[in-house]
Amino acid sequence: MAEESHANGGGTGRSKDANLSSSLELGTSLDQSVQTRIFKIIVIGDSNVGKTCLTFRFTGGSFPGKTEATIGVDFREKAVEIEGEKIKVQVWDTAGQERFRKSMVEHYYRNVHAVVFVYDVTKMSSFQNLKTWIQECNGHRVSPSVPRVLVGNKCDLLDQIQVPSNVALKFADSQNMLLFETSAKDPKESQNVDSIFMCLACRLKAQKSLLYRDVEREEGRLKLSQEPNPRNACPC
Ligand SMILES: Nc1nc2c(ncn2[C@@H]2O[C@H](COP(=O)(O)OP(=O)(O)OP(=O)(O)O)[C@@H](O)[C@H]2O)c(=O)[nH]1
Ligand SMILES: [Mg+2]
Repeated sequence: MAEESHANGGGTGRSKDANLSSSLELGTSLDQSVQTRIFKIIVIGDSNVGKTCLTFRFTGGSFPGKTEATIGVDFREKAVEIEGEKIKVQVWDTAGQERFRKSMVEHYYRNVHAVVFVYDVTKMSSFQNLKTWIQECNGHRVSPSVPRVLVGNKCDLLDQIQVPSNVALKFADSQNMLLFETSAKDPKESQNVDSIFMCLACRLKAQKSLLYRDVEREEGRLKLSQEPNPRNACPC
């Protein structure tokens, strides 16, 4: 039902940055011709928290047997359908290691539509470092209206949990974010992983529908083409 594509935009050199920009421009122009909207969602957090595995679970439907530290960014796309509209969810799986991300940070945040902050429930330091990740995001002029969610990954490791749910929930509330506790590894959690991205996509669709309505009003057109549906199938 859903299509997946994957490209590596990684690297710290200038030539790779240039490749990334041009491939994105191409993607945009091609997609405009078939009028498919693209929602850019970035996945941020410490190295080793499972960002690559989560994005792989959503776009590819499985847990990767082996992962290497991400260099720069890997971006994957999944075509989804929300209320009859085909949308491309473009997930930017970013590098957690500073040395693999520093020349890419501007690319991550440019024109971002939503942000997923990930920590590892078995590693307290990855939870404590969220403040730094949020600061970085805010420092790149990401609008407060850009939806953000918090994801505690590796919940399958029940006997190693260091970050209690109530502590994570309190933090998420203080940051006005939804909290998802899940596991990229446990196949029983795959629906929950999908919900992270689908929830954001639904919110973005709703936001953009409102935007279109305003535009159409301004232009004096007759009818809103995409009324927000109160009974929409948003997983959150
Ligand atoms: N038990 C368990 N292990 C996981 C889970 N998700 C990821 N891992 C493991 O955690 C390690 C790191 O996963 P990655 O997805 O590569 O981590 P990352 O956040 O992308 O790391 P960087 O690319 O360096 O930023 C790998 O050994 C994964 O197999 C999970 O849900 N449960
Ligand atoms: Mg990675």
